[in-house]
Amino acid sequence: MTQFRILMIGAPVDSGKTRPGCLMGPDAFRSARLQGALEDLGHEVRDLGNVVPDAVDIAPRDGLHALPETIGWTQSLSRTAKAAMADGLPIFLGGDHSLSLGTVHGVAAHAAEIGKPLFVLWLDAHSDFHTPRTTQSGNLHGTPMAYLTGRDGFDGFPPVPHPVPEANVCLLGLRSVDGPEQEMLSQTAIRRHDMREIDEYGIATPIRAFLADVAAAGGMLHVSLDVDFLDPAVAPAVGTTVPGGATVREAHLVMEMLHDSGLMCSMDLVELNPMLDERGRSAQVMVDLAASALGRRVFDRPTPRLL
Ligand code: NNH
Ligand code: MN
Ligand code: MN
Ligand code: MN
Repeated sequence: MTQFRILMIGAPVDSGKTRPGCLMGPDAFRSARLQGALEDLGHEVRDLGNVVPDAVDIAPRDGLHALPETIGWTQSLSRTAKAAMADGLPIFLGGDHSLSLGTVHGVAAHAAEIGKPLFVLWLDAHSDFHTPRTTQSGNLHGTPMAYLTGRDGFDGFPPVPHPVPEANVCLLGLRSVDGPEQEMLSQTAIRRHDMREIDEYGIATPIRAFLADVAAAGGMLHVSLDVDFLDPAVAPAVGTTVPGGATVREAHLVMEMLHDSGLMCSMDLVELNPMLDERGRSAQVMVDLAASALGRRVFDRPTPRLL
């Protein structure tokens, strides 16, 4: 199995929505033994600690929660992500989903530098395709996909010189998309697969097609995994649960296929709010999924003890 040099990078971003708690996410992943789980697979794993946001001189804006802080995070995480890409396979430990405004921005800069097309797999109940002008909640964690594909309306944020091409984006697991997002998405080539489609055709169908396209283009793939991709019954630790999400096995299958493809170059684990967890089980599910994405197979697990 290919071994990677994995860089764990804490991004305790909590500014992307009003309900606090995601700032404890990175330490919850650490406590759930993410590093050990990846080292058990033979990878070299470094925990680089937590990033801090840039101090920015930007005025708050009515109707947008914590805009200056989120811009500060976007700047520092973009720099961090770009540098990390030259050094290994970064896993960003969130933190809410607004962290992807920065991480994917930096990954895109790296991809442009080495001349490879970037693809993004967005595993989420939501499309996160609002702009600061269309958001109804004012929560910027609902905006990264619009920013990263180059929509207008992100005044004060770093410019996006390397937007991710629409056709290179795959939204998987959708079951909560707001009206303005639907309207904007319908005018794009972004691939979007809702839970109904997953129910009808199985989750392997869209992911297999997407991975084949990434491979054919010689691309690199960033994976952004929102806790609410999963059904709240198996991952309750998220502020925006939506019933009817992916099962544990559906999520693992995606991760296993990602590993087999050898295409994943970077990953976000986002939206874990340990305040809302039950005995750490959501953190554990996320750690197990990351391990599957990096090569853990069913038969590598110790045989369960029968009572
Ligand atoms: N679309 C809603 C909003 O913009 C919800 C976004 N919340 C998320 N996204 N958790 O993943 O506020
Ligand atoms: Mn999200
Ligand atoms: Mn979500
Ligand atoms: Mn969310």
